[in-house]
Amino acid sequence: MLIERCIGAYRLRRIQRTLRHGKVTVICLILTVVVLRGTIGAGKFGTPEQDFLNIRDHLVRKTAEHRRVLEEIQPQQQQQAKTISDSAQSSGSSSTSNANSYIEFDINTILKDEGPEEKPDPSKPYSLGTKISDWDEQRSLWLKSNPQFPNFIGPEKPRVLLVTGSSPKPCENPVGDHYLLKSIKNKIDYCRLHGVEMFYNMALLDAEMAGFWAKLPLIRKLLLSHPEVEFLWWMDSDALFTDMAFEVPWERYKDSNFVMHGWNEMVYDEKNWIGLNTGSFLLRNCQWSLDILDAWAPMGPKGKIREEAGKILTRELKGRPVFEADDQSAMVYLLATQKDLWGSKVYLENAYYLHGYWGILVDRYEEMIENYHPGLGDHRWPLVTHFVGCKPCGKFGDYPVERCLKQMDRAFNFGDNQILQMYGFTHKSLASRRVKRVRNETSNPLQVKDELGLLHPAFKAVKLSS
Ligand SMILES: [Mn+2]
Repeated sequence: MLIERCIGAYRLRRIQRTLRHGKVTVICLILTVVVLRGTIGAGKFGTPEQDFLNIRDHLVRKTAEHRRVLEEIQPQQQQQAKTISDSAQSSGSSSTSNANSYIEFDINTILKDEGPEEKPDPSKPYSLGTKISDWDEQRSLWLKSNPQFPNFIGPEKPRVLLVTGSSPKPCENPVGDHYLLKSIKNKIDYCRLHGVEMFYNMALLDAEMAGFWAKLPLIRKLLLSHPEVEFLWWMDSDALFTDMAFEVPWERYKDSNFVMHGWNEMVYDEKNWIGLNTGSFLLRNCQWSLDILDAWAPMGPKGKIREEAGKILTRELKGRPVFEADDQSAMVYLLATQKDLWGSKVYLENAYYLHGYWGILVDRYEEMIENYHPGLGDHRWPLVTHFVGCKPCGKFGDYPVERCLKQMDRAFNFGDNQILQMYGFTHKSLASRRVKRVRNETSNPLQVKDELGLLHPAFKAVKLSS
């Protein structure tokens, strides 16, 4: 309802704006004709046709004059630019538009998707790839013969690969790309501190699995290509780390293969479509995981399959709106209908925010700063703030853009303050890009106390073998 109302209001405003613009255009047109008739005296010749011809001639002459003026100015400017910067490798283009201007350039002139899209064979059932049934054997053999790439980098510390990514195309609005940059900067910081490797994907590996489903073929490919990785950590580009000090309690998952934020009762009893979240999850590299990816994928292929599956999911799951099949609903449905098959190896975590819904967190950051400290990971200082429903890279989100972008900035700065404090800085406020010093420079930089212990965290220390 809220969304429809928002769209309604937006449309209405657009229509009003268009009408306003239309009015202004008409007034300008009338004024132009009046002024032109005055200046070139078209009225003297009488007929409207003559008027038109005269006005046209005048305009063409004027345009030519303008161009000449521009052409005279441009070489001068280029001359100036050359004297300012010796390195200016002028392309020598003297065309009318400024070839060196990024502001004027239309990116679509170089974005070419060559050739027609490959059409899948509708008679063949969809598959993520060639069937593999002995991955555990293959992988353990590989690990044995490659001891220089252990799957555990500490006694209870698995080798983890964090995987995230975004569309191969630029965002609908350039500001979306700026938020993607903030999002990856935030993940680089967390991963560096916690000894987690990263993979950023921008390639659509399987055209049939576009959208929410693109992560499945990617995850499978990475598990099979990196046997040294014990856990793969998927994280959406709209999720930010807000606790840089929280280390995942890995030992808790020693008997589990799949860790998602969620609640057993909501998934298995209620079949609630938000009983778990697939925006941030951990998946162990093993045969079981390849099997659950295969069981998860069939609702993914775009087109008729995804649409029909969406109807089933909306009918079978609690609270689900009408829309095509998404990966999260499909996972709830899979677990709820095949609990015996998968349940024992799935850990639904809610003791900390492996995923934290932004709506209940972002307005409490100041209160958290007042009362708590990083390292808790839960409602007191959430590990992850996930901007579900904000789509800064897309055309339309489910919430007002202003609230989304403002709160994403706050979440970013909340996390970034924990990075900056190591170096003696902090954001002036959660709303501010600017920073201020929080301690004075010293001639004994190594004596400075690192309050959160993030400069040399224990969970990153290398154990010497001797
Ligand atoms: Mn998301």
